[in-house]
Amino acid sequence: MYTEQFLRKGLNTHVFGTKIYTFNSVDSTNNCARAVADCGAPEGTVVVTEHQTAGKGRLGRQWLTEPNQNLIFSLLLRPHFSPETINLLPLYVAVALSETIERVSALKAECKWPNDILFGGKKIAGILIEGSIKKSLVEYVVIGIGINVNQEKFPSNLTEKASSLKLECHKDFDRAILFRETLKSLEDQYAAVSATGFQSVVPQWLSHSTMINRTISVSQQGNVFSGVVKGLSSNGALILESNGIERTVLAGDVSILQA
Ligand code: BT5
Repeated sequence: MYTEQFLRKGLNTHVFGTKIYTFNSVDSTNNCARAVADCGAPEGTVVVTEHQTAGKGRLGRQWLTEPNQNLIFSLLLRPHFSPETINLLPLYVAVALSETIERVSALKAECKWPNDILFGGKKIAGILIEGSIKKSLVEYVVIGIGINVNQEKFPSNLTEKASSLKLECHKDFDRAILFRETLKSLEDQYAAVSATGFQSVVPQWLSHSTMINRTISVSQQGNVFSGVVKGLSSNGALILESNGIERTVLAGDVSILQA
């Protein structure tokens, strides 16, 4: 199991990772990070684990990983922006993850709206943002990140849609180095978009995505519709064109139908 001391060695950040809680196994690092946030933990606190017994995806779904092979952590932020800006956070995280993955692996990572990182159409990383809003102000945000690193086998229902850095590059990756690089990239990117305005993440995200002009289907609370992706609005919503009519999609599950 990684210790805080070991992970901090060579970590080149100022705020992210000032406190790192490490665990062998927890239910979900997002749950842990929310618990420490509720007790007043400062911005930049990180919870890392080797295994989750109840790893969470969005909308009650599961994040399933083998122990000791992947990168699983949550980062606590205490941002000074309006609750609406939270919609842009997955995009900011996706850009930081894509850039890190591309740097360490030379893979061309693809951002899939709203919270996936794919390679060759298979998911190699997922992002889960949870937060606490009090009196219309963001009290804190927890950014949960799962990167499939050295895992080679996935449950049968995931083999067609999940992959890992090792499966794609045919070599093992040092997870501690990947952790430090990811945290550094998250901090640098956060400083950059905080300075220029969070909307500046939209063109960056688009430069890492292959969704433009592709036909997708969107599932939104049981309602399914399709359209061609035309872009992203400044608040991070997907702009779809369907039968000549444009619509914006702020939340939902997306399947890419046409290459
Ligand atoms: C996500 O949800 O992709 C968010 C995943 C976030 C995981 C991190 S790990 C640290 C932190 N603590 C947590 O408890 N969670 C966060 P979603 O878009 O809903 O995708 C979930 C779906 O991805 C599942 O229903 C499966 O189909 C698929 N899936 C599950 N495990 C996977 C894996 N390891 N790799 C690729 N796909 C997976």
